Amino acid sequence: MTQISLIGAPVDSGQRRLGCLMGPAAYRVAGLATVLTELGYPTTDLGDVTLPPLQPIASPNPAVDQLAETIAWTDALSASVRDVLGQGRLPVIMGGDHSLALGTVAGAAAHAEAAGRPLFVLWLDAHSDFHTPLTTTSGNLHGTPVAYIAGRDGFEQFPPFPAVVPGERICLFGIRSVDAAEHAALHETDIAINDMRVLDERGIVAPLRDFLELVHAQNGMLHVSLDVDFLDPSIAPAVGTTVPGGATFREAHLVCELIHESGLMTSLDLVELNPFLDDRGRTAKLMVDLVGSLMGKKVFDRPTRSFN
Ligand code: B3U
Ligand code: MN
Ligand code: MN
Repeated sequence: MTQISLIGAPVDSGQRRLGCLMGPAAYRVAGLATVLTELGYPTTDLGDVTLPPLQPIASPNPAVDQLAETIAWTDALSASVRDVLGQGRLPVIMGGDHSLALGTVAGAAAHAEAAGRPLFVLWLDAHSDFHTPLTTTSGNLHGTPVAYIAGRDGFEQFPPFPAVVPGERICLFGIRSVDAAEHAALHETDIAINDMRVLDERGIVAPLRDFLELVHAQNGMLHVSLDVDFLDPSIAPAVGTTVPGGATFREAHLVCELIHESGLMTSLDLVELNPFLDDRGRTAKLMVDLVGSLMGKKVFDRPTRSFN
């Protein structure tokens, strides 16, 4: 049975609305460890990663906010994800805003390279997060991790990304808010762009299966990065950047169930939960329920369509 390590990542430096630092506590209160234990997974909570006091670092782009903190989180979370994967365990990162994925995916990429396996990244999000520190106008670095992972220029102040993930191994899923600079840059890549237009037309099953089949065919590792704003704001209000028209309750569970049935996921981020904006814990509880589906919770056992 897979063993799980929960990593608390109270990262708040990737955007300006305070509250994501309470995310790990909210996941604990909502019973994440209990859900996993009841599904039969030996689960250890490693507690929260912390940072030492930092000197500010200036960016060539004056808009960029909290660069020193975000670089330090990148280093710290890369090391902890790499460490957990090295122990043969599944890291589940309790965020924290999405800038934490600069570190978590770096750690997964370093591990995958050492293991001689390709890393694939499934980005469940309303946003493409494809800015660089030089193109962002908001200055919020939570809008940059996909660009870092894909090896775009502009991250010279960050640790070099250990093993760049080629575009054909990255899948954006659920996107519906893309800035002009991101749009232009995405056009130059092979990243699979499953925006809501595609999902409305094809449904969520076919495009997701396409990607999971690629991962399976190459014996890949799969990092899943789940941004709360992937979900429709009517079911998940606790996020700073709500965008209407997101995944429904049933679509989100089905995505998670299909990922589980594939047996391919090797690391998971839970990001952008802002408990200060929540409605009696309902978003935190929904995210915990979705992790249940990702890890095999189901109503009835049916023969699974495994990719193995
Ligand atoms: N693209 C915008 C908005 C944004 C990106 N990610 C989130 N919001 N959560 C930006 O600020 O870069
Ligand atoms: Mn995001
Ligand atoms: Mn988002």
